[in-house]
Amino acid sequence: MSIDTMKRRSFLQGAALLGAGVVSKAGAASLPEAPVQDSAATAAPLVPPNGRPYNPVVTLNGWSLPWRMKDGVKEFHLVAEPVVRELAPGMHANLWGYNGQSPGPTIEVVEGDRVRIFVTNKLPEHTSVHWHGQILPNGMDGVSGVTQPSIQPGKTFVYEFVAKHAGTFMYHPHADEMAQMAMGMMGFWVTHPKDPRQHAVDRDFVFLLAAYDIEPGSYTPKINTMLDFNLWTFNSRVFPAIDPMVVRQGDRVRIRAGNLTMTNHPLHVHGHTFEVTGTDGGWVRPSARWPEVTTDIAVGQMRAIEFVADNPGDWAFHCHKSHHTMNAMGHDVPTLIGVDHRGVAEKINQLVPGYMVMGEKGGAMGGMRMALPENTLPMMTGTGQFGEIEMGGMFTLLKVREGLRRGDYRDPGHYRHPKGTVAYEWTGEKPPAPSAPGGKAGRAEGALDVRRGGAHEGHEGH
Ligand SMILES: [Cu+2]
Repeated sequence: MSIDTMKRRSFLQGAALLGAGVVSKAGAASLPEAPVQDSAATAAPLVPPNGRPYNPVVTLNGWSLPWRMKDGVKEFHLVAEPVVRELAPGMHANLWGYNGQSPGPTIEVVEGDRVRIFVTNKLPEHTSVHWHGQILPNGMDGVSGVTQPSIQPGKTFVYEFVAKHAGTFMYHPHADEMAQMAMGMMGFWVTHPKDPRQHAVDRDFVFLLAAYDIEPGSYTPKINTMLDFNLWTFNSRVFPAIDPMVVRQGDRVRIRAGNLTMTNHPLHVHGHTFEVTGTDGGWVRPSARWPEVTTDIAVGQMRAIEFVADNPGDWAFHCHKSHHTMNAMGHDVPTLIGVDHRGVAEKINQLVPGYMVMGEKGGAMGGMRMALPENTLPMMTGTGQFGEIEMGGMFTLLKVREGLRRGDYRDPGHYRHPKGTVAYEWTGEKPPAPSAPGGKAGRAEGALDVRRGGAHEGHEGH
């Protein structure tokens, strides 16, 4: 071996050692990987690769966080950071979230698991993470100033506890909460039962309710808004950009929702009755359940509802506060039902080109087409097989279909109604006007004359 070759070999060895020193193996392994998600699509359920088995949930327009097993402990890594969330195609929001998305990834563990969560703060201010609903040692509760110092920017903290109780939980900051939650800092947490047969369902959907106030033309939520939000979301998505909940006819279905907005949301499902089977305090014993078609979820609450999807179709599932099923809108618009606008629009058009009169015959906006400011959405939108849906915000469809494969969540398209089962226009003889017993038929003297329809149809001509 020549001296040159020896020099060369020792140089290479030195380089290899230097490399190992720069990226120390111990250093790289000390923190679990922090997977990042940049898609707002609904990810396939995360089938547990190790640890105790469980039936994974489906996070609507979201995903679940992978973990690493280390000496029997499930290690997760959350990164608090600014993110860009697609609220709907054509509208993006500058939010704060975790691991690339808002809401952050769903964390799924099994009752009895020891869990270690690394939280790295890449926000411009301090934060903390509160594990909402978990029964854990006080110092792991994540309340800045009370149970721990805040996590300063650039720092990583560790939370460690045993997930004692199966149930439906969430996580969010307990530091500068008004700003951080208004910016989208939140995530779902599911602790599955030890026995996967306990409370087993065929489909298990999860989402968080969040509200944002993003002025048309802007990208960042106004964090001082208390009530007048203009975007009401399931997992920071608005209809029609919220994926449908696709289920097989006969499936037992669970839907879990958590409310991190500043008001209550009565969630309503069509075509089925359900029971509230779980709260953030745990599972409701069967003798304490009652049937409902709407359940109110108060601020800070979680609810799990369950039903057998025995009625095929495309069923609306939505918050029942009608303003919550609309997108970006003005709240200071006067009610104009019954007011004749003929002539007014032409005059205003000379001052404001493109001005449209709205609301004269009700609020319906189907068929209206007005240029929108940058980065906002029409108030009411979505198209179904029979026309405009005129919904936005907290609205989606429960699609019940025969014969789907287990685990198949693909949108099956519009429901094909059996012949004779769709409401239709009556063209036969009109029944006589009804009258109160003993009263006179016809209109009362001075009854309010609400103008509906007539020759002055449509808005395209204005
Ligand atoms: Cu609502």
